[in-house]
Amino acid sequence: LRNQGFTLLFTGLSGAGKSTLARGVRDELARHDRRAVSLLDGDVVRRFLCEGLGFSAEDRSRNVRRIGWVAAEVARHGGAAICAPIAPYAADRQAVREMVEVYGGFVLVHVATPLQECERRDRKGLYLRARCGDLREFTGVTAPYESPQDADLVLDTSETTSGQAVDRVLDLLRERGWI
Ligand code: GGZ
Repeated sequence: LRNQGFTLLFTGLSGAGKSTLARGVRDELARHDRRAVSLLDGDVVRRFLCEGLGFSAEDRSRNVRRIGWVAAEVARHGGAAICAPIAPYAADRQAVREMVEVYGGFVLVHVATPLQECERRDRKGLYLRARCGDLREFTGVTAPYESPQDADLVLDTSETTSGQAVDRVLDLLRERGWI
């Protein structure tokens, strides 16, 4: 069990803290674990794996399922894949779970920082642009986010520090016997 591959899928709104948590978990795993760790974060994925895809429902679905396929390959070879797309649709998250579970463990982490807080932070000014109509189909504003009913862990970065949130992810991985 300890050497089996696994995938962590962080899902949540833009600005919820997915990338920060994903990087934090990656750094912790790199410290404690000898397994290969792949970080599949939004910007890198969209630059390379999913270049040309936009934010329509179809393109988001393709984006998330491609990430899932790569994650399943990583898990198949005994590695840990850490993915951090918004992944707004339950069907796509379920598809990823099924692809990965053929080969290894799967954990869905809902980074459930409320929209109001994400919008208050608005680190990249995207919410403002979405409200102005300058950015279309923006998740949480003009495009849907289907809140997971099947999350293995729910974290709200307006209530915990990122260090505490990272610890909770690692605790879960230990509970499962994967690290
Ligand atoms: C949502 C958008 C959009 C729209 C650009 N809707 O906070 P960010 O900037 O860095 O993360 C967001 C990222 C979302 O890409 P994902 O691949 O994670 O999305 S999905 O899983 O739905 O395919 C945001 C930026 O891209 N961005 N336009 N319209 N986020």
